[in-house]
Amino acid sequence: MSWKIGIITVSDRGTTGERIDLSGPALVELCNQWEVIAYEIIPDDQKTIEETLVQLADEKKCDLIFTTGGTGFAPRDVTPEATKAVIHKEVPGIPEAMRSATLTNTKFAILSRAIAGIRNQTLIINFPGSPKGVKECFAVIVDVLPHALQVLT
Ligand code: MTE
Ligand code: CU1
Repeated sequence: MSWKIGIITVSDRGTTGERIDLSGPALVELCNQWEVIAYEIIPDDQKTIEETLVQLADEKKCDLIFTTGGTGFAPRDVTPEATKAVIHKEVPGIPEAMRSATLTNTKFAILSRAIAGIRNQTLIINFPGSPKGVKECFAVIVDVLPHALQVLT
């Protein structure tokens, strides 16, 4: 089954080039068995995040959208709020599992406010903003993705 995947790195410093984005490419690599049709780096701006999510879901028809970054406590961290604004149904079990399962690796896992949800036929999942966090959290959810997407469409 080849799903269409959209990957969004949310990072002010990634956008300006001040910081090299490693989390987005880590996600691209983890998704190499599917069709990654978009990889974008955008600033921590709620409107921009919402518009990018809607574009990838509604126009590009992504089956899955993964975001990385902007889930923490910094004043500019608004990825969960932007995600919440565009989803129709929330999926609490996914971030619950990511936090509880990776807690054994790092206690800081509980500092991610990541959420997941469904917009029409698109599943959107937030990941924290480090390559380590992305890899750890991805490993927790990858096995349920086929069934999740099968039911969704
Ligand atoms: N979750 C896992 N599994 N591994 C990690 O290294 N980093 C945490 C947390 N979640 C981390 C993690 C840290 S240190 C922070 S501050 C929050 O995610 C928020 O990160 P973000 O603002 O880059 O999204
Ligand atoms: Cu942190």
